[in-house]
Amino acid sequence: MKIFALTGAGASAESGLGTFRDKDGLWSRFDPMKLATPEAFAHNPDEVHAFYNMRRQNLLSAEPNAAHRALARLEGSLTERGGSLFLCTQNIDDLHERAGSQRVVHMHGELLKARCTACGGTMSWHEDLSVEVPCPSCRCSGGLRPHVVWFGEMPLEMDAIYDALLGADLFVAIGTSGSVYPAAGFVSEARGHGIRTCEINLEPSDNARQFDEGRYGPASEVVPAWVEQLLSSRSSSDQGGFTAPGPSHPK
Ligand code: BV8
Ligand code: ZN
Repeated sequence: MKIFALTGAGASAESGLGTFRDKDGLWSRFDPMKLATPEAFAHNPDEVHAFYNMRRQNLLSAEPNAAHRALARLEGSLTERGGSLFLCTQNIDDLHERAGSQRVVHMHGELLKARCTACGGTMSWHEDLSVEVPCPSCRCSGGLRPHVVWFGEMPLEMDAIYDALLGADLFVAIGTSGSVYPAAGFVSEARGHGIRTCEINLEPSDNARQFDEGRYGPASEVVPAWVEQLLSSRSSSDQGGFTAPGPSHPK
């Protein structure tokens, strides 16, 4: 079985990293247009750096939770049995990697990396950034920015993502409100290609009706239970060794 999993902020919420659009989410306290656009960075780089410096510090003291660990386990088990997990995250944290996932596609970039707008180099970065910090490669000052995808910029690895999505047997969206494109369109792309779809979220998202199945509750509980069910539902007729659990939609 080939599974495409899309994770969002809800997957990392129980690790203490805030979500964006919930009542107390980041975008209720900060204006994304003033902090997460290339125009904001051009006009006020100090403010943008301060926002991402704060989030980088939070991330460095956060730990993966049971949802991250279950997805790492799922990747290992599927691979052993001839299937695969394509893990695509909108999250810029590294908690999937720290939980043991081997391949993670960060479509919105990575907070623990910096990119130089002068030479194009991308580098691992755990310290605070500022306009004074020179690029370690080209020595240019003022060119380093967080390696994240801002509104109006093209998300990363889109060709690989669509190839994996359209080749999957199951699409699962975990802890995402489905409000940011192109990720928000994955469920309809998958359905249009006859791929089964499942939403895992604290509560039904605004897009819940687009999914064949929904499982609701904290990701740290629902994801491990879903993975256990998937791994125990071996089918003799399925070459990959699994059948996706049947529909369950409380709405
Ligand atoms: C692009 C950067 C062209 C880093 C982020 C009008 C209509 C349609 C589209 C547009 C439009 N105007 C503009 C657009 C395009 C725009 C867009 O979609 N805007 C929206 C707002 C309308 N998109 C873009 O600009 C993108 N680029 O489109 O390029 C293109 C063309 C063709 C093909 C490809 C590309 C670039 C978008 C990148 C934005 N970058 N951030 C950062 O600072 O983090 S966005 C931000 O939202 C986050 O980074 C995150 O990645 C993303 C998604 O958010 P979620 O993860 O879903 O988080 P949210 O808070 O919303 O939801 C959390 C969910 O978790 C909730 O449902 C909650 O119930 C649940 N939850 C909470 N706790 C738990 C839980 N679930 C389980 N367990 C829990 N414990
Ligand atoms: Zn440089």
